Amino acid sequence: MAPPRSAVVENLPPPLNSSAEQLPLFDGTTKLYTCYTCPFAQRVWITRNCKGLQDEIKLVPLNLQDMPAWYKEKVYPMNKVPALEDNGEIVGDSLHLIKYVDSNFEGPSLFPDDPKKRQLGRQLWSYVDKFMNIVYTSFYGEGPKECGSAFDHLEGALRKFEDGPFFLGQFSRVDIAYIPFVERFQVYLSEVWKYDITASRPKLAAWIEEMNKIDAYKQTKTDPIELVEHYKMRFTGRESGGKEKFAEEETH
Ligand SMILES: N[C@@H](CCC(=O)N[C@@H](CS)C(=O)NCC(=O)O)C(=O)O
Repeated sequence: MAPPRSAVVENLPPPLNSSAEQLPLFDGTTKLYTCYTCPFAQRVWITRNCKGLQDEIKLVPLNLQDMPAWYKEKVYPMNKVPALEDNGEIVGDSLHLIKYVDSNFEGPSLFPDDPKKRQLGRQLWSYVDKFMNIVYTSFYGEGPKECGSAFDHLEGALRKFEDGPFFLGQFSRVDIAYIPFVERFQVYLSEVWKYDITASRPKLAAWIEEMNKIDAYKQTKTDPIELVEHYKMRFTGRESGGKEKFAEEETH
C-alpha cells in the first residue's frame, strides 16, 4: 500500500491511574488499552491510525507506574499493554494485535499479496524479537560493538525490494513491528553511545526518513528526552542480573 499520510490529529486522552474508575467492559466499543510510552502498544496504535480506525478503536491509556487495580482483576490478567477489547473478548500481544487489527477491521491491507514479499515479511516478523534482544542486551555491555550486526541485518533486508523504501518495498505491517524499537534505539545510541545507526547504512537512513513522513506514525512518537532518561535508569542503574530480567520482561 502507499504510505498512509492521513493528517487526522487527535486530542489524546490522559492516562488512567489507580484512582480512575473502570470503563464499562464489553459495552460494544472497541478499546485499545495502551500506554503512550510503550513500544509494544505503539505498534498497535500505529496500525489503528494507518487503517484510519481512530473512531472505531478508542484509546484507553494507562499509567503503568500507578496502574488501576481493575485492569488486572477484570480486564487483562497479564496486566500488560497493549490489550484490545473487541467483540466480547480481550486480545493481547502486540505482534498478534497488528495482524488482528489488520485482518479484522476495515482500511487498507498492511500485508502485500506478492508471495516473495510475504516470504520476506514472515522472515522479518520472526527476526524482530531477536533484533530487540541483541540491541537491548548490548546496552548492558559494549553497546554499538555488540549491536551493529542487528542493524546490518535490517540494512540487508531493506535492499531486497527496490519498489520503495520500506521493508517490503511498499509500507506494510513489518515496518510497524520494527519502528517503535528502531526509534528508541536510534535516540539512545546517539545520545549515550554517540553512535549513529544510519552511518554507512543508507537504506536504513532512507527508511527512517520515510517513516517520519507518515502522520499515522509521527503522532505516536515518544518524547526523546524522557526516553533517554528512562533508558539510562534502566540500563545503567541496574545491577548484574539485569540481562536475564530483561529477557523475561520484554519478550514474553
Ligand atoms: N510481549 C508483549 C509485551 C508487552 C509489554 O511488556 N508491555 C509492557 C509495557 S512496555 C507492560 O505492560 N508492562 C507492565 C508489566 O509488565 O507489569 C507484547 O508484545 O505485547
